[in-house]
Amino acid sequence: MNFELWLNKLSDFLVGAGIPAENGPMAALGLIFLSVTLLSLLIVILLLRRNYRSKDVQTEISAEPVLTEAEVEAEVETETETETETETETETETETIDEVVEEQETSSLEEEAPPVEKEEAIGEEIPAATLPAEEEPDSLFQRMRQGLAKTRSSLVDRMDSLMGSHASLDGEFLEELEEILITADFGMQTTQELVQALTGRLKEIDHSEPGQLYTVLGEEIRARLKAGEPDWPNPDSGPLVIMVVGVNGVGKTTTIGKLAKQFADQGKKVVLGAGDTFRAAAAEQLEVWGERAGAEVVRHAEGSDPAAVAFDSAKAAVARNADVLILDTAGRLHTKVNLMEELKKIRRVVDREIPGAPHETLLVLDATTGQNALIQARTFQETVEVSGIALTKLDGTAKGGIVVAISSQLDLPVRLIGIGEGVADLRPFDADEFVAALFANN
Ligand SMILES: Nc1nc2c(ncn2[C@@H]2O[C@H](COP(=O)(O)OP(=O)(O)OP(=O)(O)O)[C@@H](O)[C@H]2O)c(=O)[nH]1
Ligand SMILES: [Mg+2]
Repeated sequence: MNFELWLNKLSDFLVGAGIPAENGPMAALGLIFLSVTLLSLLIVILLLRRNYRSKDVQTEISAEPVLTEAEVEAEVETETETETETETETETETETIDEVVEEQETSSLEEEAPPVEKEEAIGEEIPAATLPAEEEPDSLFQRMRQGLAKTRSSLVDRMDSLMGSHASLDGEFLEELEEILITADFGMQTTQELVQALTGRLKEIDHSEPGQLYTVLGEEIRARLKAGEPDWPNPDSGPLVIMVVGVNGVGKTTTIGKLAKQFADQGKKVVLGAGDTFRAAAAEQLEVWGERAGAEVVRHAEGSDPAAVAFDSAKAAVARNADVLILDTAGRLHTKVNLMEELKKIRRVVDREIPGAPHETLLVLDATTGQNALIQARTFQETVEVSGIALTKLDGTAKGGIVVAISSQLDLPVRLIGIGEGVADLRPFDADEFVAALFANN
């Protein structure tokens, strides 16, 4: 009713304004319609304007990190350039080491965070000892299976589907199996040996029983892994001295930390020598581990002579009647003085203080670098007397076959494997356990 009243009033007004009387109500309706439309339009425009403004604010906020990232990238580039310049300036280092270090850097860049960030994260990122010292054997085995999960699934899944797609274990099957083994980084030589051995044993395998293939392959792999590795050397007197070497980023310091904690948990007195005086914060990284293991850390100022650190560490270990001295070393040097020469010098100094030391020269290799690990091993073997291998980061690769390649092609025992970041993830290498963890339940 109210609306009609208003409509009549509006119509009268319009008629008064000169609209013919018979068109008054229609004109009034039209005017109302027009006003409502205009009002709606106005509201829509206001809402749209508000929306645009808030988007502007958001863009301003997000502009900040974009800028920072650009700056960081620029910084990284500058650092890389500076490094390259320093590298070209130096001529003393042997070509082989340059190649090894460069290849290592490339693979680290592919698989890990860039080294620039790594240095800053030291100390905070070292994972806590995640496991109690004693663990049930069953759970240890499960942890091993977990650590090798990537390799296991790539190897076993592909072999399963290979069995599914071939009616018989013929030449074509073996060719494809060869490819699977090479992809898992068993290496050309070991792969060919394995395939040849399998060819000779095909009649033992019933195609409808995939488990039999795994049993035979497992036995052949096991035969190429060195038997139960000897215990740590047992010096007649004084501390056991372990010198840890390897190119940058492979996991030397972390391995030393875990090892120190494990020795300490066995009731052994441990001294650590911070022989990597090149990398900023390397000694701090070792100190964090030292604290965790209750081990004394001998360190000098950054940039000082690592042989002097080795000398003081040896003295301290003897004076404190320590059971174990573990020496960290640099993976590369900023002066590009021959790294191998430095390692030799450290060996000489330690041997003078503790005759026969280092009793163990442990070469740390990063499993994620694949076949490059073999090249590194050969290079170190030529110059320092490497006596054992610690193969780290097996958990981070589907190419765990590298263990077999290393064990069968190098005349060195694989003492330790790293299957994770926790203290208990550094494990004595057990060939039977390794094969079982790869193929059990299949
Ligand atoms: N996932 C995994 N990470 C590991 C393992 N071992 C070491 N790492 C990681 O590898 C990175 C490098 O380890 P470091 O101990 O600093 O290596 P480094 O050889 O001492 O390096 P430099 O001192 O630069 O020569 C760290 O982030 C470690 O946590 C392993 O078995 N598994
Ligand atoms: Mg280190």
